[in-house]
Amino acid sequence: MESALTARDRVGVQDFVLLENYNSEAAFIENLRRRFRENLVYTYIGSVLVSVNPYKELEIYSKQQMERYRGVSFYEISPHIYALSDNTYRAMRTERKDQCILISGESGAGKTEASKKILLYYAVTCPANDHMAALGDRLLQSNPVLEAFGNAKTLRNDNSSRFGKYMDVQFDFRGAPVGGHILNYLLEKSRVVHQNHGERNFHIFYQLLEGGDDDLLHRLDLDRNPQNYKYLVKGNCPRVSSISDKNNWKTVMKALSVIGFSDEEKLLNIIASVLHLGNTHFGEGEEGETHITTETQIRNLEKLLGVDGSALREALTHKKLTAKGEEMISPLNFEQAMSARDALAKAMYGRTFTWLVEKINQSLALKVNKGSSVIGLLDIYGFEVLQHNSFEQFCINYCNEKLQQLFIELTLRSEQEEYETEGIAWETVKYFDNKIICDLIEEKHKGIISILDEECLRPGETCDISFLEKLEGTLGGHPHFVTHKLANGKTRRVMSREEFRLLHYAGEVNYNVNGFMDKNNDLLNRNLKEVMCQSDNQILNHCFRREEVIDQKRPEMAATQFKNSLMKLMEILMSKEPSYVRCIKPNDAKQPGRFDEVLVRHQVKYLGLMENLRVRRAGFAYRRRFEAFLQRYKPLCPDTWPNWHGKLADGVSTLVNHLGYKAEEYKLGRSKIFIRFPKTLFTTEDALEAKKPDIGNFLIVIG
Ligand code: AOV
Ligand code: MG
Repeated sequence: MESALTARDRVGVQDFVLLENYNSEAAFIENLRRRFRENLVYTYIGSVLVSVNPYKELEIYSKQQMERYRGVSFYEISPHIYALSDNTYRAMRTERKDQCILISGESGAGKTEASKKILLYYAVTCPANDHMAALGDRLLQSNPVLEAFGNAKTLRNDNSSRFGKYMDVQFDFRGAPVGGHILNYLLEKSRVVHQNHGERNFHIFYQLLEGGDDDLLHRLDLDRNPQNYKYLVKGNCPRVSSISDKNNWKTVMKALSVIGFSDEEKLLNIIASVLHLGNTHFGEGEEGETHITTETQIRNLEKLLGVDGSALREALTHKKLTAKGEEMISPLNFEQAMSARDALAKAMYGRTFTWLVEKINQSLALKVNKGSSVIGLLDIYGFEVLQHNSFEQFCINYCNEKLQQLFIELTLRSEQEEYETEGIAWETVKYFDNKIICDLIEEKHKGIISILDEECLRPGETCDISFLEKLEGTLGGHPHFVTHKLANGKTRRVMSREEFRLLHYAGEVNYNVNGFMDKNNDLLNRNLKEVMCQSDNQILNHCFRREEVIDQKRPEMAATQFKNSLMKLMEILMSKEPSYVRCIKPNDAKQPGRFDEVLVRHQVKYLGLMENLRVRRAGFAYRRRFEAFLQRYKPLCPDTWPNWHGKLADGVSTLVNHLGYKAEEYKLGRSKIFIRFPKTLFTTEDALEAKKPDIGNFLIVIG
């Protein structure tokens, strides 16, 4: 049967705008499925690239493939992440405008892999700068390092990004990469001290234990078994079949040296210290006072961090307070001591991560360079819904909400602008604007983040539940906010009393408020900071500044810091010309060849792909610059073949008249032809196909 099918039947259309039944979600998904079956994981919606994670290595990423895509226009060759990379690069070069590539999709959909492929494409295909021959390498090598420290195995993804990343790649006037800069967003620090079942801590811990040589482990007082470390056993998942910690360790160490790193020893001392800190235990005395029961750990920390053991012991079990100008020391109870210890581990790890990003940035060093432009790559953590969702998921999903908003604004705006600049009338398309959810989270005074901050700062008895009550008081009745309380005073059975539910653009998520206040406060006792300031380890010295101990002013709360950093990010992105990669996850089992229709349909829906397509089709399904259109179809008309010598618009006019286009089928803008129905283009394509033997081997536009 298969053989009776034409190529188009088998592989569908390579641009959704060519779908005849463009209003049908079923047709959309069928097209994705057909292509997925043939390992064609990329499809366009106009200039947006839709990508379905194949969960297997495809042979489409070779250097030869890269060459095929260089300088070739979108529609002349099958869809590919390289085509998008190349188009973005050329747009930057010809229009001299900064670009950005925004990659979105839920956890495990393929964002990070896409961003790495884009970077590799530039490193391989762009001209090298004589003085900066190694820059491409350094750009590429930043990935394994940041992934080792910022990615982890989760239930959704064996290599899940637990931080958001925006990377600028700077090109000089000749188009050679000359510099780079990374902005990192909110690392999921809580993972350092706790992992859900089936998940792991950050990769670096396992890499060190598995890959570090005997001498190193001996020096760090570590043994190889991850199960011996409290911070690594929570998920009960020390090994992952898809991951070789040993090989990755080698890759990371090599990458560090390419980047020009000379502080490995200090860095590894900190990583080992986090593990020793996790194994530091406390006992409770008769009076309820707490003491440390694991002296070896303290001695290890003393040695590895170059801190004073007795000061550390004291700081882990006591809190220094300043009341009415006087300093007081108050003992911590067992619970408090445990959480002070965890807070220290999180702070050490989180700050070291930020330091690492700074070091990489120094190595990539953006240049003050006339005539240079940048391409920004955004790869954030994807939307996630877990069994138990906490503050971290709240932040991650908020971030995705913001990115979706940007997509909505910019795709609609740029579409509208295009019609305007080309002088073409336009009809609007209805779509779900998720601004209402962004506002619910971030609005001043009445958004969730404001209410959380307020509750954290309010003196007196506050707790996670009082925060939830505040939310209910202010936001009850909001169409995207739900708690167990029903409007009629009854309770919603299916929800716990500790939860609130947000109806996100991508689905409903119940957040458990436990820990929200603590995580937002993100406090570290002052005496612990003091101990860190006095460390001999220069990384820690850099991360814990004296000023911070002296300065009594409270830093911004975690969620507000995150919100502000996202606002800045949005500004950066808005100032550039965006391209989009929309990643889709075909199944939850991380398996190749499985296309779970329900799952895919859900993503197609919330990513707004149908609306995206409708907007694209609302006026005209297809548009192409005059020269590209002429170039492709000129063989179909004797007046334009082999070359048209007059004005481009006249050439296009002559060509379409000859082809018999009716007035309602197309419009000529200022620089582009707009074609209303895909059928028109199909017919023209078929005519070209029929003519093919005469005109040599033309590239096929459809499938
Ligand atoms: P994510 O970045 O979108 O998730 P990744 O890019 O890490 O997802 O992809 C998850 C896994 O899918 C990878 O580790 C690969 O095994 C596989 N994969 C993805 N794209 C491809 C591809 N083009 N070819 C082959 N395999 C692929 V998260 O960071 O969890 O939001 O937060
Ligand atoms: Mg990722």
